[in-house]
Amino acid sequence: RHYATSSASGPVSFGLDDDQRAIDDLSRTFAQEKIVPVAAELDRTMEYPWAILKEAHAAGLMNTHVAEEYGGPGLGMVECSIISENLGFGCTGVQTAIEANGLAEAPLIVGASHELKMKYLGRMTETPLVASYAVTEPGAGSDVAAIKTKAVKEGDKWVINGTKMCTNSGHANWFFVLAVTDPSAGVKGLTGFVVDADTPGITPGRKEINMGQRCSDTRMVTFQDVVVPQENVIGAVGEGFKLAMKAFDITRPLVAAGAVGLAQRALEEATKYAQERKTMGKAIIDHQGVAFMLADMAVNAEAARALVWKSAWVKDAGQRNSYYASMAKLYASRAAVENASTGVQVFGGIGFNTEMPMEKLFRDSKIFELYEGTSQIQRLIISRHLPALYPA
Ligand code: CS8
Ligand code: FAD
Repeated sequence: RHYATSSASGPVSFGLDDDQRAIDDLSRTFAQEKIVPVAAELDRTMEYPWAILKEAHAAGLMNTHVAEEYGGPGLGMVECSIISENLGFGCTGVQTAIEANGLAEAPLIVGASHELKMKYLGRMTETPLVASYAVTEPGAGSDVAAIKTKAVKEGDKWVINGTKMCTNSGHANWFFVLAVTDPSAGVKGLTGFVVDADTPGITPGRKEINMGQRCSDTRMVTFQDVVVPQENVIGAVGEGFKLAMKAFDITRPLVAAGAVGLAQRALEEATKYAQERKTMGKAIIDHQGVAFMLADMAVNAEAARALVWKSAWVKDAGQRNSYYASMAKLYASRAAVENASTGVQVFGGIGFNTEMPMEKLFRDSKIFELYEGTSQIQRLIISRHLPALYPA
């Protein structure tokens, strides 16, 4: 049985068309030439990858799901997934900085007026800037409905107070902020705002020192009496929760694609090493115990990619893809964590060494099971679809 595919027709195909192949070539070459050589150094210094972001912007590899009307390439989700995977192959810290920007844009793409899109998406496509999706708070991560940041209407303005925890927050030009506008209305009392980062009252905290993806920028941000004009409400008052969720339908497949990139990188590094390293008179790949580890890594990467492409394809076909987006995010995150861990095993002791690529992949992988909805939350979403699909 298939879910949500009834109105999309055509043969099943994993072949890329000419445009998709060109996008794959461009982003793969970009990752190999611009990201791979500097990834270890960026990890060590934890420097925000501005130089790469500027080049990615110039190459058309940022803001990829922004429509042509607002200066973007207006790519489909399958094309965006191909790009994300290749960037993630290079360095998932860099990919997270780029994808978090796409995440901030997603609620606008889904629900903002033409004027807001012109103003805030237009500037992103014109200039290499980044934005930040400010939803999570110290007291509310998985439970978005429990956020406490308040927006109170005063005349034709809103005044926002609260604390958020988000990516790109130290470098953002603007924030997507989800805030409570009617505490008595549950999820229908939340509203999305676009807030210029230079508005008085916004203070980014110190950069968090994370386990991995260390060149990406995660910070607490406080909003104290931040005044936002009425026209910066995205969609309608009370629609914010749905905007925040619909954004994930675009970005969870792309985060999952980044995880596939990491899983693929671990597979390639481990397979090369296993052909060179010799023990007991032969290359370790010729020991079945090692070869089977590589086989499992290959299956992980392929299966995760297939789910990513399916979740992307369902969205491109104009259907709701939340079920598949969560499957892709869940499966690809696990594939990344498993492949990085198995990759260290294939390298042996040197896999534990900071001079070797596997150690960074191992640290970088874990976050995929946490951000953009933990693996438990993806299971929650998938399981909530099941009764409607398979009624008793
Ligand atoms: O709270 C939801 C959830 O998704 N939690 C996880 C939060 C999360 O993912 N946070 C990530 C923050 S961003 C981040 O980490 C970025 S990392 C850096 C960038 C990475 C780049 C590499 C939940 C737990 C799934 C659901 O919460 P509930 O409170 O139980 O709400 P529901 O009852 O499910 O839904 C309420 C209404 O909303 C509607 N809804 C929900 N989802 C959707 C989608 N589309 C449209 N509508 C949606 N996807 C739902 O239908 C309900 O509407 P009704 O009209 O009431 O029926
Ligand atoms: P909690 O919600 O406290 O969960 C703790 C544990 O309980 C987890 O294992 C979780 O899976 C489990 N759990 C919780 N509820 C349930 C349940 N109902 N059923 C089963 N298990 C459950 N947020 C943003 O808004 N924007 C960003 O750009 C952003 N970037 C981030 C970057 C990094 C590097 C990190 C670490 C976080 C970022 N976040 C961002 C926040 C991220 O989305 C949250 O950390 C994540 O959603 C989990 O929330 P939490 O940390 O509060 O964990």
